[in-house]
Amino acid sequence: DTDGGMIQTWLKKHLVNYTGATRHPFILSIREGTVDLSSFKRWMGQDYIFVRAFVPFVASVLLKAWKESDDHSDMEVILGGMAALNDEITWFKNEASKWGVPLSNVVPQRANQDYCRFLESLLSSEVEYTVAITAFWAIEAVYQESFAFCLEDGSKTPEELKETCQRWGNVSFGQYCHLLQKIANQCLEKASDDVLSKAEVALLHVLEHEVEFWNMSHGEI
Ligand code: HMH
Repeated sequence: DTDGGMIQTWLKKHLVNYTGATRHPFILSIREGTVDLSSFKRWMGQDYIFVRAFVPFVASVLLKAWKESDDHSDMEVILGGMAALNDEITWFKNEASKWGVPLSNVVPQRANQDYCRFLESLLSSEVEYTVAITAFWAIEAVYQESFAFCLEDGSKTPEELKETCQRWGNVSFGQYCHLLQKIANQCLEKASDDVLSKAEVALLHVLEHEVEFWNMSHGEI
C-alpha cells in the first residue's frame, strides 16, 4: 500500500462491503441480460430523486474545497462533477420519458430517503472536507465500478440498457473517479486519526446505502 494510499488500504480491508455494493444482484442481472425491466424502471425513478439530492451535497463539497483545500485543482475536478450532474438530470428526463417512467410523481422509498438524509448530514460545515470528499469519491466509484462491469467483454447487457451503463461506466467517468480518489488520498494523508476514522466510517456508510439502494429495485417497500 505504498502508492495506492489510504483508499486502497480501506478497499482491501472492506473488500466484502465494496464488492457487495459493486457486484449487487441487480447489476449482475443487467450483465447477465436477465434483468426485470420493471426493476430497471424502478431504479431509474428512484435514482432521479437521489441525483437531485446529490447536487446540494456536491455543492457543499465544492464549498469545503474552496475553504479548506490547498490544491487549486480540487475545485475544478468537483466543478466538473457538478457540470456532469447538470447533464445527468437532463439525461434522466429524456431516458425516463423513453421508458415511460413518470418522474414527477415518483415516491421516494425508505432506502432512498435514508440515503438522502445521510447526504444531508454531510452538508454541515462541521463535517471536514476530508470526510466529505471521501464519501463523494465512494458514491461515484460504486456507480462507475458497477456499470463498467456491465460493459466488460462477455457481458450480456441488453442493447437498450447499454446507454445507461455507458453513462457511469465510460472511460472518462472512470478517469474522473480516479481524480476524486487522488484528491481523497491527498487529504487522508494529512488527516488526524480522528478525521481518518470519520472518513472510514463515512465510506462504510456509503457502501451500506448503495446496497440498500440497489435492493429497492426489487420493489418491496
Ligand atoms: C444511488 N449512487 C446512487 N446514484 C447515483 N447516481 C450515483 C451513486 C452516482 O452519481
